[in-house]
Amino acid sequence: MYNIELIREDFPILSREVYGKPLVYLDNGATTQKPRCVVEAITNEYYSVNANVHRGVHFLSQQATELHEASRETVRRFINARSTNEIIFTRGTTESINLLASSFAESQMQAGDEVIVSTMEHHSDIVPWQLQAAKRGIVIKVIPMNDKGELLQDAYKQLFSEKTKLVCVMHVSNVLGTVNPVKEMIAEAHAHGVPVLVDGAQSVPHMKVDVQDLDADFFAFSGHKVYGPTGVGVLYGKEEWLDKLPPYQGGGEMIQSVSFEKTTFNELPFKFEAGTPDYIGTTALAKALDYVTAIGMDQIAAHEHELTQYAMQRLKQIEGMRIFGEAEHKSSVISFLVGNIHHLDMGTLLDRLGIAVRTGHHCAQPLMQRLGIEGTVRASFGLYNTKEEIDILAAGIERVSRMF
Ligand code: C6P
Repeated sequence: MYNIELIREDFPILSREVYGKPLVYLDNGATTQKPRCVVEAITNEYYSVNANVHRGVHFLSQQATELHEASRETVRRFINARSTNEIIFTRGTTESINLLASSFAESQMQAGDEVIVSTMEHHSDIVPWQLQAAKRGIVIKVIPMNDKGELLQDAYKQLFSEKTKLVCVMHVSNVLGTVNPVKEMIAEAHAHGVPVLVDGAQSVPHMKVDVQDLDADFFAFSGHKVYGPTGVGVLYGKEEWLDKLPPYQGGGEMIQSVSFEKTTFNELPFKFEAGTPDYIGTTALAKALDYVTAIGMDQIAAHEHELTQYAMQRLKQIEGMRIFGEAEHKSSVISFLVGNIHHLDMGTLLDRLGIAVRTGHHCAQPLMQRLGIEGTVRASFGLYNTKEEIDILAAGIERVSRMF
């Protein structure tokens, strides 16, 4: 049984008001709210365990280290990686992709080599490659999409050449909600001997992810989008790949020995984790993953699917409604415009009604160019949203429309 009332009680912020109206939080694509157990994990560790990890012989340091490494095991289990050596803690998806872009391009790519990305990528999966392109002369190729917001698989297959070194594709679009067929896309890339990085920022919170089943070579996600804390994220990489890649940053923790003549690097995963990690954040992230696991990822997916179907049907009844993203496989994100009301006006007026949505280009300007628009209003649902909240959203949009 999916007990939405009980679930909502775990999130104190959901019962607050804004502008004297009950909060309707529909900006889960940007960040999710935190259950009590996650916030308590942070305060508890600061109050009773806090000490730097992997450094001290003293009791607290060892306890903090045990918590931090147990969190790595929780992440491993959550995405079904083979080994904790394959779980690198980062600050979030953005840092995970930058780490990979830097280490991969430095060691595996030369001028003229190609990386394939998609039209719908988030800036964090475009700009790091552009930085590498400027530095090393690598070439970026782009997978096109159809008007429903689905990547064109035949065109994708045509993009491969003997110069292709990596494919980078998002699992779920933060704008369109499209669930890309990454398993098939990975199989295609592997048939060409090319590894794949999957940006899982918008999939991990909404569906069961199994990196071995996908056969992803690299997989990135952020803690704060999956009910965990800000400032912590993950880069998964197959051990055979991570072994081949050079460190991203230098400093403490990532070394074995240092002299002015020669430095040797630590083993995986520490080779990629220079400096003091956010060990409080990793404990809280593990709590968040345990929390969603206890509810059940399949149950969460089913609940959000029902909400999305309901919202699509309800919003389509509104006069002048244009929805961007009608892929057959769609996650709980709905981007829209109504008539010629500017997205910012719609977002601002909905906010006055207590409804939090996101407006703008959603860090996907190339996608906006493909759609021929500047931005959208975006409602994105999480595990605690309800059909009543969608009714409030629809009524809010109708009210704003009448004002124009
Ligand atoms: N998208 C949104 O409102 P960070 O900021 O590192 O946690 O995540 C970046 C990121 C990468 N990939 C995808 C698919 C994303 O959706 C995001 C973050 C937020 O859509 C903020 S722009």
